[in-house]
Amino acid sequence: MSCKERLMLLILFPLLVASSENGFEQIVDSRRCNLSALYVIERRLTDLAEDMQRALHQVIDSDTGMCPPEWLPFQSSCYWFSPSDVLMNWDEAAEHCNTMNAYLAVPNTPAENMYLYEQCYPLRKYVHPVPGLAMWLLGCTDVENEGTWVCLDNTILSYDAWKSGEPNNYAGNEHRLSLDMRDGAPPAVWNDIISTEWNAQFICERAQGI
Ligand SMILES: [Ca+2]
Ligand SMILES: [Ca+2]
Repeated sequence: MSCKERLMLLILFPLLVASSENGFEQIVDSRRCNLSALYVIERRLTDLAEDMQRALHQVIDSDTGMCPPEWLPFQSSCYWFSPSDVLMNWDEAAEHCNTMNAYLAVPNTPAENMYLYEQCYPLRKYVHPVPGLAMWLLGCTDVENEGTWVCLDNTILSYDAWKSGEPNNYAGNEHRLSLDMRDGAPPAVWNDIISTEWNAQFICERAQGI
């Protein structure tokens, strides 16, 4: 539905309702209707009101860039942060985001990276059995070409937020990105991890207005 069509709906909606209500009153006043006619009119008004309400919500969502319930907006994206009891490994988390028409979040800029960190830090859950270890999974991998971090939104990481000593590709098997929140880590730093090593929290991202 085009913007023009949506505006027309918003303008016409009160007129249609008023028109229908006027007709309803005339019918009652004239005492020429029967109960079945009243029932039909009531049904039509109810259906019309529901259709207009759905159209209004679509206009609000698309024009203001609002996100679905339980998703948070930042710049042009919406984000979903997994609750502390929803922990998955990297591959599972990426698939889970797909089921929500989203992808495992990609920190395209330092500003976005810091935003994600600020949301995640208060919600972090320690990953047992390593004391003080907490992390959130992000949607980039260098599994195809060691050192080149390709992301699930088809971009390549173009800045550096690695924690000191990372990425270390430990045991030659760490090819997935995470926000490292272990005790004492600086804010918003990354670590490379094994895809199936940890069940951890994760962030899903999708564009606004879809
Ligand atoms: Ca992003
Ligand atoms: Ca590492």
